[in-house]
Amino acid sequence: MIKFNQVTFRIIELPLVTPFETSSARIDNKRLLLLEFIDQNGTQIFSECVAKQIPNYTPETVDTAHVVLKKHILPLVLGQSFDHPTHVVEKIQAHVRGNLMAVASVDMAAWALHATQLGVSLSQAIGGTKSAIECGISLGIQSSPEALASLVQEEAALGYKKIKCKIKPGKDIAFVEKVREVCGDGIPLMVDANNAYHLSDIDALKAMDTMGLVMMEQPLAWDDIAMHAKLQPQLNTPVCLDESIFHAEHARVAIDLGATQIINIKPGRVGGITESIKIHDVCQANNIPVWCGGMLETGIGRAYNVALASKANFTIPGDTSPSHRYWAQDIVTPEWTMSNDGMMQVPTGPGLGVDIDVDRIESLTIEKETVTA
Ligand code: OSB
Ligand code: MG
Repeated sequence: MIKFNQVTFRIIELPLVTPFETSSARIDNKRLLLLEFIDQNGTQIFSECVAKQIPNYTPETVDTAHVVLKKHILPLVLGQSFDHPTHVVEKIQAHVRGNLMAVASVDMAAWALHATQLGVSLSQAIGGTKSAIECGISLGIQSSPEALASLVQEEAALGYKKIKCKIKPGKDIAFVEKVREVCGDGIPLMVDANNAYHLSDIDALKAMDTMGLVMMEQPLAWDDIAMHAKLQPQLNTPVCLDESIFHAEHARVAIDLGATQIINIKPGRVGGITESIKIHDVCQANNIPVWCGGMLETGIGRAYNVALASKANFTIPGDTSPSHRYWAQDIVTPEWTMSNDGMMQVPTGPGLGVDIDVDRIESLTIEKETVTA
């Protein structure tokens, strides 16, 4: 039985070890929302909301998520009993449209509690089958093609099984070309545009189409499927949708229209684990491979991503990189690590399978608020 009686919101601030630049912003210090739930038996469950400080990826932010959770989502959940985690999100979505990052942070906590109560790992509770997952890395936009190429070389040597480079118009063709020149054709390489292009930029996209990329992620608008359906037939490189897949129906439509050949599932973006499993299943039934993207999560958000990525149709390495790639010190123990052949172990202990460093979280907290049923 899932029954949360109390939630503590915490806004924490954590500096990234290296600043991360995408087509629309640069981030060096992460400010994020953590939720600490207490259930009817006193079990403590942490989840992470992946909303950013600014609405440049999707419309949500740390602040909107905080308000919507407090005023509209938690009143539907606190003090209520649910037989299964899927019922929590069903109830929320009967009353709340969108705000999927806020919704996800509750859905995920419900799944973690469920797994804890069953005494199994989150991976096992959601039907995960892998004991280790393949790691990839997402590299922000660098100052020059040479800087990117040497970074790719360095990271590839650490064992990452897929390397993703952020691009934007003007920081694209020459950058990827240089990487190929320096690193050769052996590295599984992809680009992520975070919707920096338009259909009229077809020449630039076609120039990158000949560079042996394993995919091009979200070239066009953040909420678009139709224009991607016009783009994909003009390219040999598979288009991968990230931002514009809000839920399983979007995945179905995008596949039907031929808009995408690969989908990046981020549980924090699509409303949680429940919806992620639905998207995974739709893709699997249509022979569309998926991978688990990241949102520069702390070790808490990563625990949910790793469990999800242990499901069978996650056949492409994700953005699930080890803790040290993001943080000088993570907020979980043990920290997330990667072997030198690019693998990360899926925890086997009950629930998230990592210990939460509550003292450290307390010391990073800049705002804290408790709400009870
Ligand atoms: O588009 O995949 C993205 C980070 C923040 C917001 C959007 C994206 C990303 C990443 C980083 O690519 C992935 C990671 O290492 O967590
Ligand atoms: Mg992306």
